[in-house]
Amino acid sequence: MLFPVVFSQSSFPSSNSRGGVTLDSSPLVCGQSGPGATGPLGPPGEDGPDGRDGRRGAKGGKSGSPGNQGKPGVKGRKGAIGKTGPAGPGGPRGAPGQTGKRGAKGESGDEGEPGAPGGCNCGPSARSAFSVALTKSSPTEHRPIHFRHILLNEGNHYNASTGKFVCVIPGVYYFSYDVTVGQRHLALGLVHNDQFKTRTFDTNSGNYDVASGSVVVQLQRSDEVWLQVYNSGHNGLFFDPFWADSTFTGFLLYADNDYLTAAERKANKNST
Ligand SMILES: [Ca+2]
Repeated sequence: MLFPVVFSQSSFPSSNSRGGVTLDSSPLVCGQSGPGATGPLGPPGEDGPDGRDGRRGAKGGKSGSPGNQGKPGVKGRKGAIGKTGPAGPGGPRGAPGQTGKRGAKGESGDEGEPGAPGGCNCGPSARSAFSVALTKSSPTEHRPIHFRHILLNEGNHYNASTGKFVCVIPGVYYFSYDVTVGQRHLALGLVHNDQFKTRTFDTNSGNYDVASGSVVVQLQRSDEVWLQVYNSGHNGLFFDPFWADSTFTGFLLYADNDYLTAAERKANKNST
């Protein structure tokens, strides 16, 4: 007896499903001998061993041409200020500048100390004069005669203690002497720096007489002039306080120009 067996498709898994049972969709008919139906597919076999390495491939093509130059990069930031360097050597001296304008007049300074006394107290108008008289008869011979009675001594250039006139103002001078002679002869001379300039000799026996002399002399500063008896025993110079004088006189005629110029300059300097 035969019993058709029909399997609905829905009772078996799809042939596509691995591991499941797959039946042919066509209807199966029993009743015939022969090979059995195809069994379900077995599970997949294991992976085979790795194959051998392939041969080395052919070498690649030539190197490509260089690429184009790239664009300039972005400008960098400004660096920090460096340290100050050492001072350099001094440069050459420059040309002098132009003279500036004259400044305003300053205030007057303090008054200065008085200056030292000058060489004379005569000032710009140089003055020197003296007239002196004898106070004793027959003075010492061969020595300057001392005329001790001062009639005038402008500038004190006649020194009564030495009997000498000492020149302070260089220039031309006039000297004269008028003397009384008593009882004896007189040999009287005028001396300039130890040299007789003039001599006067008066002969006189037993009475009174007068003698005189005069001379103009160029004197330098510190020159000396005096009267002196030049011959021993001829010393008839006479003096009486009541009626007889003997005088010696001298004065400046004019001073040297150099002295006057210097004195004027000094006077102007002191007055400013
Ligand atoms: Ca005489």
